[in-house]
Amino acid sequence: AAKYTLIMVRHGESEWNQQNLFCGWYDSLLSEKGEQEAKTAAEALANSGLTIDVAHTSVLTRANKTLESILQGIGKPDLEVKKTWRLNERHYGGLTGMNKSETAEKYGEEQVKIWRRSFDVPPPPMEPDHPYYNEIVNDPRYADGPSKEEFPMFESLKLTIDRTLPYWKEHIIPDLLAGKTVIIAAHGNSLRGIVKHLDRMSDEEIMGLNLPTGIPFVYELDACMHPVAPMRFLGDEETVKKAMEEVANQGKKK
Ligand code: DG2
Repeated sequence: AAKYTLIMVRHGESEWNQQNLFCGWYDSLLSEKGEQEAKTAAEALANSGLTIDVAHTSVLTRANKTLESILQGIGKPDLEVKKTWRLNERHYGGLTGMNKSETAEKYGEEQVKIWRRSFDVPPPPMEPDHPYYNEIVNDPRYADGPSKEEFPMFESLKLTIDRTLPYWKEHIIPDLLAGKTVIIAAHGNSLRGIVKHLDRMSDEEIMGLNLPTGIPFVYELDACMHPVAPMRFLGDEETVKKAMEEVANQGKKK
């Protein structure tokens, strides 16, 4: 029987999502459409009958702003928010800042699909001469972690999961066990990692999952933290399906 409730939401469209650029740890802001999506997500949550007791998010502005807008919209602007780099988007390495469909034209759609969706093939590393290297590595928001050894220069989905799950176990599960309804506002791939874990999906199955921006989805979990039903989106089925296809198509040639 359902015992715990977990809500997850990928941030609204970012400026780099809009321009179809690999983003990863670059701190792109929400686009105007993304801000609107965050408001719509808040309305959906307000109308869902769910109450939110605690919120977890990454240290990237697009997820933080989406969460802020949601908490504002549900009338809980002062709710406790826990931020961690462990919920950051997967680090896209040397691909950061490259256009996804131009990359498909240059390297082929198959290669881009492998980079975007394979379980353990990492993107090329971000080298010190990469245009966004200094901005990311020296960002003061990382002063308290990750450590120098942990700081990624690239991440596959597998590596992303490896650094996200310790936080899931140490910080999110205890909140759920305390009977709190938890919201996680994060990113396409950090959330795919949690979904893979919860639904015990195979490395192949997870390749097919594309999470849309700004549409919250809910899991009801049993006493063992196993979902009692598939994830439920707070949005109509057609809209969700279309949004998922659009995400998948971002890696196609123009
Ligand atoms: C996107 C996901 O991350 O990209 O890093 O470009 O969720 O922060 O917008 P998000 C990025 P894909 O893996 O879907 O290409």
